Amino acid sequence: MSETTTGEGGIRLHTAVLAIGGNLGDRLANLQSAVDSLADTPSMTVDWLSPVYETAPLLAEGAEPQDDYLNAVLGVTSALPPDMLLMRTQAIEEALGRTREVHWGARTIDIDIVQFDELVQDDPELTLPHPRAAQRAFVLAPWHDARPEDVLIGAGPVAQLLAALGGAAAQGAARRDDLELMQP
Ligand code: A4P
Ligand code: MG
Repeated sequence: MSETTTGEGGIRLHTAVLAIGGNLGDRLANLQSAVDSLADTPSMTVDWLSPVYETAPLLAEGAEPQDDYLNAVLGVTSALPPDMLLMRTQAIEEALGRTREVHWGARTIDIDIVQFDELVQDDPELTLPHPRAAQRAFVLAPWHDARPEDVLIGAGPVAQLLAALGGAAAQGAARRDDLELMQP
């Protein structure tokens, strides 16, 4: 899954699993724009794309109610080191109109780096793997559909983690087979 490979000319390539989600505006169009922008990134390819899930918002304590999210997960390969990948995902969030007034607030698009190669690091700027992925059906369910054998580094097989949550429905996540992201 997350192995470092060597591309043409000996450039070091990295694989990452990204989670995308949003609950403002045209939610599917925003997810697709994020996928397209990732694919437009020099040296980056989108290797796989999960189905789209509609998910009940996971809210911070005391937060205002929010609309449901659309969430999906994808795999990318690129030559970007982790900090450059984060810069790129944040630039894409900004270009798609993401603002950050409220922590865990409603957003047009959020792009989280779920894992990067086999890297484990505790930096608050970029914690890897993503510290909350193992508890989130909106990450695990689409990921499992696309890559049933994958393992979340340091936590275990995605299938087991999802089962431990009681499955997607237990957290209000439902696959939307009528909505589909296109491989750019
Ligand atoms: N950061 C650290 N590690 C990472 C990482 N692995 N990937 C830092 C991406 N960013 C990482 O993120 C805050 C800071 O986290 C960044 O400056 C980055 O350096 P943010 O995207 O600015 O803010 P946020 O998304 O509001 O905060 P956070 O903590 O990332 O929130 P989460 O955990 O992403 O949760 N409910 C549903 N149904 N679906 C969702 O997608 N998303 C959230 C956001 C809440 N509820 C949701 C959903
Ligand atoms: Mg985030």
